[in-house]
Amino acid sequence: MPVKKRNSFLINPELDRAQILKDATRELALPTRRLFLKGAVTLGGLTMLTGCGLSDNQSVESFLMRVSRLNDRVQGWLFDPNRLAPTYSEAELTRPFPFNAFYGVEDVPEVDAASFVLKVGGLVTGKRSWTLPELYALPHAEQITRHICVEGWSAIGHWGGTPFREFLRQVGADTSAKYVGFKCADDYYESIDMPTALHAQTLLTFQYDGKTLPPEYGFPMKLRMPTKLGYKNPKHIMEIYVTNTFPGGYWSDQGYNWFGGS
Ligand SMILES: Nc1nc2c(c(=O)[nH]1)N[C@H]1C(S)=C(S)[C@@H](COP(=O)(O)O)O[C@H]1N2
Ligand SMILES: [Mo]
Repeated sequence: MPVKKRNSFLINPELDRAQILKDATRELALPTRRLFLKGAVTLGGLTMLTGCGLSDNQSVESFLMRVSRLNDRVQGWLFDPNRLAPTYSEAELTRPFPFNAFYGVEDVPEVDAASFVLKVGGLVTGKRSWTLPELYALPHAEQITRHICVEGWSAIGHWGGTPFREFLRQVGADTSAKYVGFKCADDYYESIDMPTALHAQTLLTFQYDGKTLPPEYGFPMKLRMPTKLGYKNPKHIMEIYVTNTFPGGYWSDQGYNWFGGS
């Protein structure tokens, strides 16, 4: 029998409280997990914060989603726009750099360079379509940083492109908006918070290791953010838009944490 308390939440005995808490802590990235360990956040406290009852599997799932979104906000508050991710030397590059996608390398999308046009939409006042030569003419920056994938590997890579904040300036983006969204040539999509979009190390990259970005690493462009986990870094970008409406992402819509800081 579910135990019902007024002004409290329902617990179905079939749902193991300890397991739910374990799942919730797994959902949370480090800063909040530390709060957990200090006992500052409890299951009851979380259900209050998320305004969610735990009466069946569906509400547990929506509870975990809300905990994750709550955690996005905590990570957003903790994000220091001036803190730089570590950089590395040429000698430390991981060779070969791993390929990863939600499909195998044989299914990598082939984007035609000559006809490619990047669409820019949403809250921008400027130019709304960009050819590759126009993008390549933007100010150039390089970085050697570590890419961390939640599947349990990390690798140091060398990317070249344009600082994303410079690109946002060029398109007349409303940088007081909350999100920048990305649509990709595969079924992938992603979105990031504006402070991360404006971070000095967030690069719209067209090159890998000094050469045009090869198809497997995201031709024609990959957004590279050493402050974010691998899945937040969209490859094969076809469209970029600025919005105040939460766009979600391919993995975060399946339960991964949206902020995805690293
Ligand atoms: N378009 C697109 N971008 C994507 C993905 C994808 O499947 N499609 N996978 C993400 C994940 S989970 C990782 S780890 C990195 C892998 O990038 P790499 O192939 O350059 O190592 O791309 C990210 N960006
Ligand atoms: Mo990943």
